[in-house]
Amino acid sequence: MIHILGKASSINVRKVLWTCAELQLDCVQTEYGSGTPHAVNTPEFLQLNPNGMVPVLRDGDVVLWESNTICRYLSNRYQPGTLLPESATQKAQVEKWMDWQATELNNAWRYAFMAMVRQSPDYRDLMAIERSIAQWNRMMGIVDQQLKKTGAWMAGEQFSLADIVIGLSLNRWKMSPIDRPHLAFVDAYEQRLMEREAYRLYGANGVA
Ligand SMILES: N[C@@H](CCC(=O)N[C@@H](CS)C(=O)NCC(=O)O)C(=O)O
Repeated sequence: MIHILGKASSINVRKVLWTCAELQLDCVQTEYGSGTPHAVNTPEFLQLNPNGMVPVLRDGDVVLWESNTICRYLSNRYQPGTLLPESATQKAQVEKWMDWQATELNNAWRYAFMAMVRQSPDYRDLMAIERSIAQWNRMMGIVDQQLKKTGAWMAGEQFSLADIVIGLSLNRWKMSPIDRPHLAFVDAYEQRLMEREAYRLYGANGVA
């Protein structure tokens, strides 16, 4: 049985839940992380993930952390070629957007999101908030241009893991109280995502 340790409110845990739903995998999820009954700074949890973060996946003897890696693992192991193409060239296109989301896009929104949504006292520098919003909007412009090119999904004509990680990022962008440019291709993409039950369950489910 696949066991996902991590709170369902976490954007990174929702990537894994959405992936399991797309692959129609049976999984059990337990709420772990701040604000839940299960702490992540215990010796037992740190054995599983020394970073003290969610999600963690347990699948038999396999223990994994890093949400994008978990999504790749589930796809490769249970339905190769479905959410992650088998051809090296097509796979690289999907992985490019996954890596970009985890590094460039996440770094762009972090300051503004922590300040304006989480209202963290550690993020109060107004200039840094403005810079973060500008970067965030610029990166969503890159997403818009990519969608204009494909006319469908992030990595081409087929829905893939790239759409799971970018779809969740898009939902966060739309739900955050910031000034946003109108991006027509992103809006059309959001409509396409809304047709998927798993996106409605784990993506656009009212949680930023
Ligand atoms: N790079 C990691 C980041 C994981 C991460 O930031 N997890 C957050 C929740 S979204 C966390 O565990 N925070 C500590 C907590 O909730 O206790 C991944 O993608 O899995």
